[in-house]
Amino acid sequence: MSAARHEGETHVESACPLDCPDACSLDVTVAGGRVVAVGGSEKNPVTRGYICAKVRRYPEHMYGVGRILHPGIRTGRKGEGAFRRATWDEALDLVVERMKAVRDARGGEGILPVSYGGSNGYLSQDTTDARLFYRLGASRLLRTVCAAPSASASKGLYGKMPGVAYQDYASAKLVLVWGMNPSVSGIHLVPYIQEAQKKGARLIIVDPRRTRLAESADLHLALRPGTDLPLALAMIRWLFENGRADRDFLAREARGAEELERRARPWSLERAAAECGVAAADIETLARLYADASPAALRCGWGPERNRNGGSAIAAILALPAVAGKFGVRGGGYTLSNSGAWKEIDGMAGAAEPEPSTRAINMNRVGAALAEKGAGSVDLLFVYNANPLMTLPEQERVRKGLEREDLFTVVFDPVMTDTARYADVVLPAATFLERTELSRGYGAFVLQKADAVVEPAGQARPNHAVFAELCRRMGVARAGEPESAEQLTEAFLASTPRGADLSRALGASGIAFLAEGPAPVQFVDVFPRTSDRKIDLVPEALDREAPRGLYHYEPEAPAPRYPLALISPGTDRTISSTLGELHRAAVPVTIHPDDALARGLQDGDRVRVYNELGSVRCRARVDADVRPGVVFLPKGLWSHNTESGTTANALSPDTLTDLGGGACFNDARVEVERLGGA
Ligand SMILES: Nc1nc2c(c(=O)[nH]1)N[C@H]1C(S)=C(S)[C@@H](COP(=O)(O)OP(=O)(O)OC[C@H]3O[C@@H](n4cnc5c(=O)[nH]c(N)nc54)[C@H](O)[C@@H]3O)O[C@H]1N2
Ligand SMILES: Nc1nc2c(c(=O)[nH]1)N[C@H]1C(S)=C(S)[C@@H](COP(=O)(O)OP(=O)(O)OC[C@H]3O[C@@H](n4cnc5c(=O)[nH]c(N)nc54)[C@H](O)[C@@H]3O)O[C@H]1N2
Ligand SMILES: [Mo]
Repeated sequence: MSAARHEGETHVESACPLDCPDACSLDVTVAGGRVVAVGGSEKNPVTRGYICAKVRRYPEHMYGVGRILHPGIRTGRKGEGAFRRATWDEALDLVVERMKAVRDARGGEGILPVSYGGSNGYLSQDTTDARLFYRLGASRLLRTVCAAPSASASKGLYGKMPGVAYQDYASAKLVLVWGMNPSVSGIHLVPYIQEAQKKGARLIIVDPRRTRLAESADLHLALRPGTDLPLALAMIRWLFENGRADRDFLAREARGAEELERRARPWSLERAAAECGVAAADIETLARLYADASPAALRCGWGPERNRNGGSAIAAILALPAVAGKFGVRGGGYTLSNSGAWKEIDGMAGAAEPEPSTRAINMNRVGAALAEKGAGSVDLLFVYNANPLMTLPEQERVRKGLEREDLFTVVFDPVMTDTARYADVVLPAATFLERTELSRGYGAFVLQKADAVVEPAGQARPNHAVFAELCRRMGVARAGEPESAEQLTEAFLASTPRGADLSRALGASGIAFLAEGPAPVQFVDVFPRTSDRKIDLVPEALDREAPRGLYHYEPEAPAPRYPLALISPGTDRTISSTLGELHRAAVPVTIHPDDALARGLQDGDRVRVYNELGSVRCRARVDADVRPGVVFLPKGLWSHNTESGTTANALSPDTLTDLGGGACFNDARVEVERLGGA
């Protein structure tokens, strides 16, 4: 649909594919062949016609100074960001020559593709790119930087059951938001929570920071980062001991309840309180309010997963609605991610061929992988859909790797990221408004397809086209394979049982609803997708995977020189580092007044935040928003946001979570010192 509202302007519908739960439908204003404004549309009823402040600035992302308009070949030192303009042919010839050289000298495993979500749509990942790297026998990347532990836990316990829909939060009598900050990372949940509050629902927040929602909460447990597991286990023990566990439900619908009860037994309220740094009475209040309320909706986020106990913590949190018997009513149950929760679109594949069994590199360890020498070295790095220098742990190690003169780096991105400044070749990527995209958020119940709204800026090209071209030039393309956006979309839809229906809906309106009518209710309309449709409270596979068993709590390693826990959750300015070129302000580290006083720090002072891995120089913001012992420096920053050009990632270890090989960003332990100067 398009309609003119002002002379020379047209309105075109689109859908936001960015890494977010919400899946906004968009109303894009186009004038003179350029996007001039991006707003919300009513097509996705849950996103209600409004969008976040970040994506409203998307036109600046498309046409701003950071945009890469043509291929470039490095002329300066790595990191300097000096490139000369090249044609696509010249740039791709060079990439192909180096790929062939590395493959011949070292084997395909000398090539490492580093990609994560990018814009997160189906067409820009795991299509022709997978074909290229699979067929070259390149090293594989384990995409673990986000959601790996929580996905393991929700798959193990519930086989990834679809979650409580946002709109059903309005029916809840109690909303428990655990380690999530919807005010910035999925804003469309907030009005439904407020609607429930207006009708008398209680709101409880579990978060080391006083988030915007926490200000209006009935109870805020500001626990120490990484201690969600003892907190959830103490609640579970309390529920069992006080006759508040729903034993009938558990007997009928779950396996492993007795074993879970046994594993929760060591966690008295007092012991958990000491570990979590909160009052035992508050844990009891939380358990009691949760037990009393129905419907009770639990919104579990990704904050609890980003530490050594992350997988077990999420599993214990997700066990709560089962133990307390919260399912079976509208507004009752839990929400985590709906990724993989819909068999209609699960397993949709654009490059239907098996992954080869070449060596796999955990993306949290890219820094270490780049330091390998000899037979195991990575000699060609192909970065797309990601900004690894700013988003992976051990930033200084990643930087050292990118500086290697014997490493050939290709970066394919719409904008000149900090990572791109280290490239030998940069390639300009089309943004989602300049190409077709098929997408869905991971909180929503929709699939959307949107065609290009405008022509790509400069010489930018879509991912699928560039990788198809590279397949041809490397001699690994096969005749008749789907290559264009239309062919790939068809291939995706043909790979799922409901493809024909979805295709019809997408063709008619660009949006397909995965559930008909009112949103599904857990244990009424949707059930665990485990083999016997039961909840598996202590899944054997997870118990085997966790180094010391599922629900084993690993206390903090003593680090007397680095007494502060650094956390780096998202803010309302960036989506991970995407759009960060537009956010140029200096970003401070937030520290509690007690911790500031102990260090002689005042609000606005220049400080150094440091540990054995690196350091960040920035300003201090002294505020009781963070609990004592915790400091906060957001994720998604660019080098221009701090004085030192380093970010929280320079302080994050590359250790892995207990499940899923996930990132332990929030296990960073640091000290903060005052620096001189104005
Ligand atoms: N604006 C914006 N939106 C985003 C993103 C973004 O970067 N910016 N990122 C997108 C992506 S990739 C993701 S994965 C999601 C993530 O969305 P969220 O789940 O909101 O994840 P985080 O921002 O990491 O952290 C959420 C909250 O967890 C708290 N937290 C930190 N450590 C702990 C802990 O140990 N326990 C508990 N209970 N809480 C803790 C933080 O203080 C924070 O308030 O958001 C998506 N949406
Ligand atoms: N310290 C710390 N670091 C973190 C986290 C944390 O909690 N703390 N959280 C982590 C989380 S949750 C996540 S999800 C990761 C995300 O880390 P990354 O995957 O690196 O995500 P982004 O920073 O959003 O980078 C995506 C890049 O893809 C580009 N892009 C967008 N669309 C396209 C496209 O169509 N084609 C191509 N070729 N490129 C495109 C964007 O311009 C951007 O540069 O960061 C992690 N990093
Ligand atoms: Mo993420």
